[in-house]
Amino acid sequence: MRKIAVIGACGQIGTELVVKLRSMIGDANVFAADIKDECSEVLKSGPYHKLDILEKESVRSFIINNEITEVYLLAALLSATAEKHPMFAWQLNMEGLFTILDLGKEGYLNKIFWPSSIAVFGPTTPRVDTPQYTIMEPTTVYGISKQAGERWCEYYYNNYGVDVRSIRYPGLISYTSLPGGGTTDYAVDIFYQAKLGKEYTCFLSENTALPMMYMEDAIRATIELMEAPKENIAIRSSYNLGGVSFTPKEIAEEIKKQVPDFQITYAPDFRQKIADTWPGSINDEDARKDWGWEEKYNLEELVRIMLSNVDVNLLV
Ligand code: NAD
Ligand code: AKB
Repeated sequence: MRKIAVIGACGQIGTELVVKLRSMIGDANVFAADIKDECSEVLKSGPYHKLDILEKESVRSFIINNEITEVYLLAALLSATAEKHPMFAWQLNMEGLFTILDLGKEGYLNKIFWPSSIAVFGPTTPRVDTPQYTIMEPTTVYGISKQAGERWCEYYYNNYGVDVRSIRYPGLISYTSLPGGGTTDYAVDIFYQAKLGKEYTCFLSENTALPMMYMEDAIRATIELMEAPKENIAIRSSYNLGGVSFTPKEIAEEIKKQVPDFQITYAPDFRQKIADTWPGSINDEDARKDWGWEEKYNLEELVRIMLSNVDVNLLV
């Protein structure tokens, strides 16, 4: 009997991942868990558990007592917020991972998903078509925590046989919930301002290219990776995943095709320094080869879907 827990379920990814997993194995079998007192309406179709991933014993009881067999661990501080609280970010991003990996090591969990990020790369990494295996010298606390996490995932697989799988997500773009404090958030914020008929002030400069992905592609990738036969998963650190690469200027031009009056200005802040250390595009041939990855959404489609669906009421 499969029972899945998504920890950090109320965030940008969790909100959509829980819904997808429930459609696959039944509402009652997918537990949403988050530090928030209450989940959003969309997660009320199944069990919700208020949980702090840093409270190790509560997490262990929750997993063991509910006979959870798989965990998707999404609770983390993202890049921009993490730079404001570096030591707390390190604690949150690492301790939760160890709690879950240890439950895998002790035999309670059959499978674990833990997301990494393009933030594992750094200023010395080749920026164009960044390979799976390359120089990785992240300069943000978020990137350092993701790189360390990747190494620990691989270690638990190699030494204890823990079936942990991971993707280095690019910036994710969605409309169901707001993003949670990342450097790529501009590519979501921009749609709300376009929809409100307002000028958008972008916190990155106009020619900053970053890899991005529409959420539906990211959720499908996650499920495809997790459902793939164990023997196909050759990489136990984390898989590169490319998506679509664009600059603020390019996405603004695409938006203008549908909202001709849309205006953008640029006022780079501390997040520019983070973005400058990240790849502009990603080579994901290993994901294609190992578990058949193929993206569906390009920039034009992504912009069309976002403009039709963003709900400005989410901003209040
Ligand atoms: P998010 O910030 O939107 O959501 C994180 C959720 O974790 C929030 O609902 C928050 O309440 C919850 N949380 C925070 N502290 C917690 C705690 N102590 N215990 C339990 N829950 C807690 O983040 P997201 O965008 O959904 O990202 C999820 C994961 O994916 C993170 O590890 C992130 O680094 C990774 N990722 C995201 C992106 C992206 O663009 N969204 C890209 C790369 C990697
Ligand atoms: C962030 O900007 O922090 C995230 C990420 C790419 O990891 N969206």
